[in-house]
Parts: sequence; structure tokens; C-alpha cells
Amino acid sequence: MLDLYYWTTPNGHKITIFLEEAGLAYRINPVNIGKGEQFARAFLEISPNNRIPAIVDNEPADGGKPVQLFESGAILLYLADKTRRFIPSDLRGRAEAIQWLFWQMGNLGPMAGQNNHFSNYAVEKLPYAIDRYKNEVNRLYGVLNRRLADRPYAAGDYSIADMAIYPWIVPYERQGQKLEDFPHVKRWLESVRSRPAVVRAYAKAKEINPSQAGIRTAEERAILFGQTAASVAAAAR
Ligand SMILES: N[C@@H](CCC(=O)N[C@@H](CS)C(=O)NCC(=O)O)C(=O)O
Repeated sequence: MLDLYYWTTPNGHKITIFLEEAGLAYRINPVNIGKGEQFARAFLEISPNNRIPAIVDNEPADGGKPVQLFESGAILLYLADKTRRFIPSDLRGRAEAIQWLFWQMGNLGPMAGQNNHFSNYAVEKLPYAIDRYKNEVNRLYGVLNRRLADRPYAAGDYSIADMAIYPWIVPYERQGQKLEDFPHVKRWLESVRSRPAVVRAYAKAKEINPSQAGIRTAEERAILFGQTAASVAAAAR
């Protein structure tokens, strides 16, 4: 049984999608980031960056002690290698899938995160910051649209690259993007959305956090925004 430390956010969905696709047995340990559970000492032992998702593989392939992992891209790659699924096995195909996985991790995820922050969460609406991140996300949607113009998935067959990208395209409206401008992304989104494992992964999120509410209260904002080294150290318990 694999332990998943999870909250109902895009980076969390990536891993439930993989686990549902692969049919691996897993247990969800909810880490409610709006309540500050990411600062618990026990969680920081597994995820020193105080972010979800994280996993503990209690049955690693080498038969040794449990493997702890944080960072969703590293987790997806580890699980793909463990199961030998959702990553091409040939050298070139594997390199492409890893490349598009890292593209998501280094570009789409961080930019969409900042876009969400300045467009939706920041109390003070700063036009420069909103435009910068909304435009950058728009550029990245364009990159993905071109990539998908002549192939069904980001890299070869459906892979961990698609699983990483998908949860960051689902909220395109909140990202201030119009899917009509990105027809190949739209077709890809619909095809990934209709996969039974993806439907199950998002249903799990509803079970765990039925309201699916974002960050609403002043208390949640104080926990999530403006973190410093000192505030994390003080919150650890
Ligand atoms: N690069 C990290 C980002 C993880 C991340 O930002 N997780 C968010 C939820 S999507 C989180 O745990 N936030 C808690 C906090 O900000 O304290 C990954 O992909 O795993």
C-alpha cells in the first residue's frame, strides 16, 4: 500500500490520476493546506518544502526501506519507472516525455500558480503582475497547442507528461484563457477528461474536499500567503 499525502489541487490531482491509471493500491492522507497541515513536523519529514503532493512507497522495487518523495514531477517519474507504464521505454521517447514533464514543472505550473495568485487571490489587484502572468500562461498554452497540432498527446502515447499538464489546463477560465484560441489543446483536454481513471481521480477530490472551495477566508490567506522561513519554522509542530 502506497501512502499519498494529498490535497485537492492541480499538483495533487497529477498523482491521483497516475495511481488510478496504474491501478496501484494507495491510501490518501489528506493534508489540508488551508488549515496549515503542511507545516506538521511529520509531514515536513517527508516533504521538506511544505507542499503537497508527497508519497511514501512502502514496497519499493529494491525491497529496501520505504522510499519518501516530494515534488510531483519526481513522483510521476518514480511511479512510471516503478510500474514501467506511462513513459516510453525507448531512449528517444523517454527523453521526450521527460522533457514535456519538466516543461510543465518549470513553466506551466509556476506561471499558472502566479497567475492564479495575482488574478484571483491577491486583494490588491496589480495590473502589471496580472498581465505578466496571464500573458505568460497564454504563451504557454500556445506552446502546448503547437505541440499537439500533429500528435494526440504531449509525447508519444498518453504519458506522465499529459498527467502533469492536464490539471493545469482544466482551470483555463480561472487562468483567463479561451480554449477556442487553442483548438488542439481543447481536443486533447476532452480526450484526457473522458478517461475513466481521470474521472475517478477527480471524484476522489470531491470525496475529500466536497465543497472544492479555493482559498476564501482571511485565516486561510494568512496561512498560505506571505510564508517565510521563520513563519514555517514557527508553524511546525
Ligand atoms: N513544485 C511542487 C509544487 C507543489 C505545490 O505548490 N503545492 C501546493 C498545492 S498545489 C501546496 O502544497 N501549497 C501549500 C502551501 O503553499 O503552503 C510540485 O509540483 O510538487
